[in-house]
This record gives sequence, structure tokens and C-alpha cells, in this order.
Amino acid sequence: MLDAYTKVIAQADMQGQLVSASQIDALMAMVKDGAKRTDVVNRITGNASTIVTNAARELFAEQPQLIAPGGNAYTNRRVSACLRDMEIILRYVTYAIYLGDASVLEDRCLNGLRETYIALGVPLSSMANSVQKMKEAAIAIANDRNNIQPGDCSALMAEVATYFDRAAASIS
Ligand code: PEB
Repeated sequence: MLDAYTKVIAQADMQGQLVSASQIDALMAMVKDGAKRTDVVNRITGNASTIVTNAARELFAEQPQLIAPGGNAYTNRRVSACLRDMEIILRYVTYAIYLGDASVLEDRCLNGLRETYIALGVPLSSMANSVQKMKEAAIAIANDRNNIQPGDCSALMAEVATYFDRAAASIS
């Protein structure tokens, strides 16, 4: 499990090189924007249940067959497993955002998840769709311009999007 700092150091170490000036600049920029990163994580975490339930509601409205008899999310037990899965994925995405690196998301959440879903008969494209819906909601909340000091968050928002995209791609 790596973060943005240990990754740069581990790579340089493997190549027997010093960390380069441009890599240090990139890490310095990350430190400078650290408050934005923690704010984004805080906003997503604080709104996690809203993000998950709205995304699930939208998904089931678009694909009612999922919760109809014979659907993979039919019965309350399976709907709750579904909400729980979405919440787990969202939580690991917040870890990746905080660390500035996707390895924790990859290693502890996504690794083998696709195979698990195939074994359980969870429809992969629907699951990936639920992640995309969480992405839209999470970015809307994280990038909400009310009550924040105005600043440029475009790079960070693009980075946040990549973690959701990575999760969706690995299960589709
Ligand atoms: C992954 N999900 C389910 C299971 C596991 C995971 C291991 C089986 C065991 C259980 O039910 O608890 N667990 C989950 C995860 C991690 C983990 C992400 C990461 C570390 O440890 N079904 C649908 C929708 C979708 C869905 C598309 C959007 O039709 C999800 C929600 N996951 C779903 C459902 C089940 C499940 C299990 C319905 C229950 C399947 C079943 O019991 O038949």
C-alpha cells in the first residue's frame, strides 16, 4: 500500500536514483493543496449515505429488473448488500483521494472483485453504472462552490474522477 510520497521514493529507490527535482516539485504542489484534498475527503465522507442512496435509487429507477423477482438485487437482504458494496467502494475511493494514490483501492477493494461479482451473478455493467453515479454525485458535492473559499480545484476533481473511473473499469 502506497501513498503519493512513498510511491515516488520506492520508484527512485528501485532505480537506485535520487528523487528528481520535478518529482519534488510535484509533491510540494500536493502539500500546498493539502487542505483542498482533506476538504474533499471530508465532504464525500460526510455525505456518503446521501451519495450511495441517491445513486442506488437512480440505478433501480433506470433498471427496475434488478429489484424485481429474479433480479440480482431482489429481496431486502440483497438490496442491503448492494448498498453496502457501493459504500465500501466509495470509502476506498476516499482513501485513494486522501493518499493521492490508488494502490489501496486496487489492492484491498478492487483486486478480485470482478471475479467475485461474476461468481455471485452480480451484473457487472450495473455495478459499474452505480459507481459512475456515485462519481457524479461525489464530484458535485466536493466541487460545490457554496461556503468555500474560491480556488482552482480542477486538477483535484480530475484526479478524483480517475479513482471512480478505475473502480468502474475494473468491474466492467
Ligand atoms: C463484495 N459483494 C457481495 C459479496 C461480496 C461482495 C464479497 C458476497 C458476500 C456478501 O453478501 O456479503 N465485499 C464486497 C466488496 C468488498 C467486500 C466491494 C471489498 C473489500 O469485502 N447487485 C446488483 C447491483 C449491485 C449488487 C447491480 C449496485 O444487482 C450487489 C449493487 N453484492 C450485490 C448483491 C450481493 C452482493 C454480495 C445483491 C448479494 C448477492 C447474493 O447474496 O446473492
